Formats: sequence, structure tokens, C-alpha cells
Amino acid sequence: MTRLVLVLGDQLSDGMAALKAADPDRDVVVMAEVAEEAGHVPHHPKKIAFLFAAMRKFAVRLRDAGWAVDYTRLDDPANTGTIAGELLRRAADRKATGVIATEPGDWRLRAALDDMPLKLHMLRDDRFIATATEFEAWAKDRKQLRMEYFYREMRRKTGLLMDGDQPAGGQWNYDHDNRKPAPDAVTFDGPLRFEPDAVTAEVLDLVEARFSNHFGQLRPFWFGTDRAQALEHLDHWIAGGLPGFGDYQDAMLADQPFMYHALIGLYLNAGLLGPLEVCQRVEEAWKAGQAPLNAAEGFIRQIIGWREYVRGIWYREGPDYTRRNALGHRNDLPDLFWGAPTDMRCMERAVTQTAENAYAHHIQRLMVTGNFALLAGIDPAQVQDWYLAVYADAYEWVEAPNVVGMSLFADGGIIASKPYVSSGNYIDRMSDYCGSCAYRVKDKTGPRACPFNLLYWHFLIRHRERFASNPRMGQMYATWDRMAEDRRATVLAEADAFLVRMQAGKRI
Ligand code: FAD
Ligand code: DLZ
Ligand code: SF4
Repeated sequence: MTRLVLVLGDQLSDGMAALKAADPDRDVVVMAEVAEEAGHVPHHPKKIAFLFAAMRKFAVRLRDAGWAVDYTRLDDPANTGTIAGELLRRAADRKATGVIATEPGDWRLRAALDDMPLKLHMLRDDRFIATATEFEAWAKDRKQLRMEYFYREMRRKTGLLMDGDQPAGGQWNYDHDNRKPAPDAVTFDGPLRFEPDAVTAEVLDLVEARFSNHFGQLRPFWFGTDRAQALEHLDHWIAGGLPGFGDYQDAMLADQPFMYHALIGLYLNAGLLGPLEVCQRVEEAWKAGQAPLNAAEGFIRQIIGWREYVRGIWYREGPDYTRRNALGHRNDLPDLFWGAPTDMRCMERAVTQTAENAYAHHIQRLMVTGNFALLAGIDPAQVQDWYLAVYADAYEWVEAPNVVGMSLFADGGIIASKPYVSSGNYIDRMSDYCGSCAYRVKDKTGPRACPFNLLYWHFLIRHRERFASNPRMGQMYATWDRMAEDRRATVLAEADAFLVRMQAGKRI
């Protein structure tokens, strides 16, 4: 009897668990472009186009490999609009007895699949280096789940950058070498750009017709949309970007949206590239003397450390994680996140570049938009929906821990041992933004005081009871306590006034 094999838009890997468990001689693959997945948050048009084009090309790849594929295009009149609806429709057509699926990376979709009146065989997604069981074994008796220790286990497991049982170069982590301020010029010419092929061009027209009301620019569209292009992109970055990746990982320049970053999350998370193969290529480049150790280690840490770690946390914490709000923040997301004019140069750069590229690099996400959302007390659910919508690499399993945990401290400290907050000082040190900003980063109070300076203290004082005893934050409170009383009152009053303006929808 025929079974359906579900392949989702971010499951475009040859070795998907559901494919491995199925039989091309009797089973039928189901892939579907559906309104629910594209619209439950308003995904960036570039992201939708990337996935639809990659899905269409992957379907051809599967057919070439001998699979029967029932593929639903978005504009198919019979399209039911949901993944579950499409499975039910195809099951009736094919008289299928059940569905084989690989666990989706979003609890919402998982619940919808579990609710279907079809026999469902759900398999673990084994594209990660650590299994859920391994992560659980590592996490279970620990008071604190610090990434660094998990990362060392992953180094041992993979053998990446290992010298026997010791880390190559004698150190596990070269993070302190990865914090250089912005350079005058970036020597890497940026990510490889692909001319849309016929499949992509057709998808672009469809996305333009259906989703031009979503935030973000569809064109120019230059992402790769299949594995061969993703590999080409990777090689281009290893040759040109990797050598500078370590030093300038945290740096930001107003006219350089990509710096030395790999722009590889979208390919990895959709399944066009695998985490281990990517790290092995980077390790080879280091061994061949094409990149320094701090660059190779810094990159490999992001993949086998952070990426695996957040996956483990997301899975372990379960469906309610995405709606946590430990700090009780309730302010609405201001319109500037959707492109409304702002006087904050750093925010304007991060949001404009996000609109253009469906991309911002890690420090923009963490220390500009994330830092602002945290300091300004914005409701984490709204922030989370924004990040999920606007980035081409965003899927709940990776976005939620980064937003709820790392950036907003809304999980109460599972991921971060202290909130990632900073005044304008940090942004000034790491970027060239402040020089061309309407606000003045050196002003702590007054009409042109940098909002990060005001909100930083406002945040710390709002949450003094929670954070004052945190040993890593005592110094911050000591500095506040040393300030003259009238100055403290001015800072808090000006921060309040800023937040009132923000909530009233005024330009900030
Ligand atoms: P590079 O800087 O070149 O790093 C290489 C790769 O390392 C990334 O592609 C990614 O796979 C991995 N990586 C690095 N940091 C992390 C991390 N913290 N968590 C998981 N993987 C990491 N990453 C996503 O893939 N999807 C998201 O939706 C996402 N949302 C984020 C939201 C916030 C608030 C923050 C602070 C970070 C988020 N990240 C997310 C992590 C990181 O910012 C992106 O992975 C990275 O910016 C993607 O760009 P890149 O491919 O150029 O990465
Ligand atoms: C993100 C996304 C979008 C925009 N569209 C589709 C789609 O039409 N069909 C599909 O199978 N997957 C899509 N996806 C990816 C899913 O939303 C993703 O599989 C879940 O969020 C789980 O990670
Ligand atoms: Fe951002 Fe403040 Fe610098 Fe302006 S002065 S760019 S708001 S950090």
C-alpha cells in the first residue's frame, strides 16, 4: 500500500529521515507551497521565493532519483492552503494508508500534523550533530546549560580542530581574538550572487503577485536555490571571507551588510548544506594555511556549538518556550521595525539592510535590534514573530532560542547568564554608525542623548530586584549608585518620555 512521504520547505536534504524510511517503488513524496506556511507570519518575499524555488528544484532532483512526487504549487486551484490539508487531499487521491514525516522545526506545524486524521509515522530530524538524546544526557543534571561546555563535547565527538584529545592550538575558544572593532575597509567582495534561472524567475513573478504586501524587497534576487549553488557560495566565502571572519565577527559598518560573514544560515537551515560538511571544508582551509585558527575555530564554534546548542534547548524546552516573558515586557513593537523612519542610525541600518537582503548579521540582530527591543521592554512574542518573518534563515527552532533566550532574557536565564544589554558605547566602539546619527552617543541626557544610553539604565533599574545579585552585573549597579541623585532622576525621566513617545507611535 502507498504511503505519503512529507518533505517540508526546510527539509531539502537527500538524506532526510522520512526519505530514508520510505520506498521509492511504492511511496509518494508530498511537497506543497501553502499560504499558511508563507503567511502565519509575514515572511520576507526573498525568503518565500528562495524556499519555493529551492523546493521546486528539489522536487526535480527527487524525481530524477526515481521518486514519485506530488508537488502542489501555490497557485494550484486545488491547493487547500495548509500542509495538513495537502496531505489529506493527496492521501485521498492516492488511497494512501499513512504518512511518513520528519519532525518539523516548529511546534505549531508539529501540532497540526499530530491532529491530522491520518496514521502518522514521525521521525527525528537526524541532520544535527547531536541527537536529542545526547543533548538531554548532557543537560539533565546541570544547573546551568552553558554553551561552551557543550561545544567542547561536540569538538570531541566530531574530531574537528582536535589534536588527539586536546584542542588544536591549545585553546578551545578564541573568542577574545574575535572582537576587533570595524576595519576601515572590508577586503571580501561579499556573498556570491546568482542570476535567477528559469525556475526562480517564475517563482519571483508568483511571489511578487502574492506577497508584495509583506515587508522586504523581493528584487534584486540573488540567493542560490539548489545544493550546487550553495556549495559554490560556500567555496567563494571560504576563499575570500573566512580569513577575516574571526577578527571582525562583531564589527558593523553602515554600508557593509555582510562584512566577513558566511551568509550560510539560509542554505544550512533549508537543508541544502550539512553542518558537518561545512565545518570540514573550513577545517581543511585552516590546515592548508588559507585561514587563521581564530577564524576557523570561531566559525566552527558557531555551527557545532551555538547552532547545535540552540536546537537542543528548543527541543528540550518544548512548545511553550516561544511565548515566555520572564521580564514581563509588554510594549508594542514600534513601526520602525517595519521600516518607519527613525533617527537612530544603527536601527535604520539594521532594518533597511534586513528589508533589502532578508539578512542582518549576528551583532546587528543581538546588539542593535535585539538590544533595543530588550531595553525598550517590547513584548517578546511580537519581537519573535518579527525575527521569524524577516530573516531568510529563520525557523522557529533556531530563531526562538536566539530571540527569547539569548536576546531578550525572556526564558529567565536558561541560555544567557546575564542579559545582553549595552548602552550606545558598545555600538559606537564596534561600528561607524554613531558619527552619522541624529542622536549623540556621548550624550547621556538631554535632547540628543542616544536612546540606548537612557534605556540602558531604565532597564537595569526596572529589573534591579532580579539582577542586582547577579555577580556579573554588580558593577553596573555600583556605577548607577555612584551617580548624583538628580542625574539619575533625569536619566529615568528622559527614558520614560522616550518610551511614551515610542508607544504613541511618534518618530524616535
Ligand atoms: P555567520 O556569522 O557567518 O555564522 C555561521 C553560521 O553559524 C550561521 O549561518 C549559523 O548557522 C551558525 N550560528 C551562528 N550563531 C548562531 C546562533 N546564535 N544560533 C544558531 N546558529 C548560529 N540564526 C539562524 O540561523 N536563524 C535565525 O532565525 C536566527 N535568529 C537570530 C535572532 C537573534 C536575536 C540573534 C541574536 C541571532 C539569531 N541567529 C539566527 C543566529 C545568527 O545571528 C545567524 O545564524 C547568523 O547571523 C546568520 O548569518 P551567517 O550565515 O552569515 O552567519
Ligand atoms: C518558511 C516556509 C514557507 C515560507 N513556505 C513553506 C511552504 O509553502 N511549504 C513548506 O513545506 N514549507 C514552507 N516553509 C517552511 C516551513 O514553515 C517549515 O518547515 C516549518 O516552519 C518548520 O520548520
Ligand atoms: Fe545608535 Fe545611539 Fe549610535 Fe545613534 S548614537 S547610532 S542611536 S548607538
